[in-house]
Amino acid sequence: DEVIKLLAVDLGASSGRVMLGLYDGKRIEMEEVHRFANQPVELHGHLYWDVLQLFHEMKQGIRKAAREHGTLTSVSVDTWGVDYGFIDRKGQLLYAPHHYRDQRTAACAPILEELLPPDEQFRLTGNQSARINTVYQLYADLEESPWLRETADRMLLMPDLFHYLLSGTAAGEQTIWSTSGLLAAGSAAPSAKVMNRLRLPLSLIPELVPAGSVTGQLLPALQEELGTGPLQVIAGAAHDTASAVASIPYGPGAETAAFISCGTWSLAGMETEQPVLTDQARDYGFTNEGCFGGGNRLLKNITGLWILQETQRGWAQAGEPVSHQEAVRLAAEARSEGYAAAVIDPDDVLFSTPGDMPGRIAAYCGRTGQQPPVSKGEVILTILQSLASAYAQTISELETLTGQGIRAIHMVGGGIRNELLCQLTADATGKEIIAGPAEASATGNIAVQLAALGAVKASALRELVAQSYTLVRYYPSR
Ligand code: LFR
Repeated sequence: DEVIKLLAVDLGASSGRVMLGLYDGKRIEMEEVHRFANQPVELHGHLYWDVLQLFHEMKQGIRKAAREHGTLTSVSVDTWGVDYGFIDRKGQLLYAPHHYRDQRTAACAPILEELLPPDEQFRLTGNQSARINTVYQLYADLEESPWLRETADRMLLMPDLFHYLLSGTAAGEQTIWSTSGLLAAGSAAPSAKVMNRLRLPLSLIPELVPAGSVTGQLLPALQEELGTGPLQVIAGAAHDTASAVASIPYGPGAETAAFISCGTWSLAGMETEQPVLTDQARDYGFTNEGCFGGGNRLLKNITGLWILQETQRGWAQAGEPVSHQEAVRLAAEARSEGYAAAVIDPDDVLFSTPGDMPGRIAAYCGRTGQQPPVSKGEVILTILQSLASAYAQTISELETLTGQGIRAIHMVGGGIRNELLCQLTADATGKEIIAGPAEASATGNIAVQLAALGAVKASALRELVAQSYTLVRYYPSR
């Protein structure tokens, strides 16, 4: 059988990668072709995507893949949610897209919320109201730069924008748009109420296509520049979390399985047929987003390994670096010595910005009447144990919301390389954990492309992922 070669461009919180996916008719194999930094650029107090540099790096990766691996079939980009750029009538990019950590939404958020209260945002769109959401960013842009109403022809969310730069075709992919706070809950169309109430021009929104649509071909000039043949450009599950969830190798009993996608953020949830729009879901902090193939992701954003990453960064800066393996070993040691870890709320604002995490953990413990962790192992265990507790809480909320007992939890994403976190999650939830794949977003990206190309049936993707990776199971130890 001929091997199909596809490229996934996965843009994450600190780095981006061009990954080669090889499909031989039975399994997917992934190989990293090119890795590059993805750091927001601060300019005059605002934060922007380094969009041209990223496009340059994408090209480097595509060129390298074509040189080393020959004929490529397709390429697709996935990124985090909510961010976008504007293009004008000639299709030119209008200034650098903002990064969601930019603070420009703060000033007009209260006005927006008067026009469209958070409760109503949730009821109308299924999205948890958050100031990073596209709706807040767009409202702020149009308030601050009203001329955009004349000059901007369309807005493209970041994967849409990169697909546009690659192919010249502008389309909006539905899973990434389902993070925007602009679409009607569970639908692939803008919410007329949201658009009208906030006076947002409908004409800015491009044609929306389902995840897994071939939207164009690499522009001839790029084919020549990069030495590829004709290469299909695919709007895959362009939201990184939608891609990660598309890669979950559910076995029998999928209806009773939850997922946790573990990275800098942790996204814990379940797939449901319809959005869950109850007050309880809103109050627990859940959001509803779209899946590849239809259906709904009911999930909660939990601060993930960010706190540990930031802790490690601090130690490295102080000249006492602790590697990943070392971190797991130290925490396991503290655990076997019987250290009863303190519990922090990872979503407390204290932990949301860069800085001295061990110091903030101590402050949090002081505030909540707990003994602060002392040794490095105790600090790490406290973080991991607290994440596991937050997961357990979310899983039990999911059971309440869906009225469904959860049998097993699929953990995917880079965080599963931390075996202790997986075991602690099994213990805290009392559920079986099925861990894998670690390369969830890139694998889901490739899998959805295979479906778009007609090489694999959409209904067979989960099985394909299960065949491609060794899954590791963890059971509650008590
Ligand atoms: C994860 C993620 C989450 C989204 C957050 C911000 O990378 O995409 O799903 O809520 O980033 O966009």
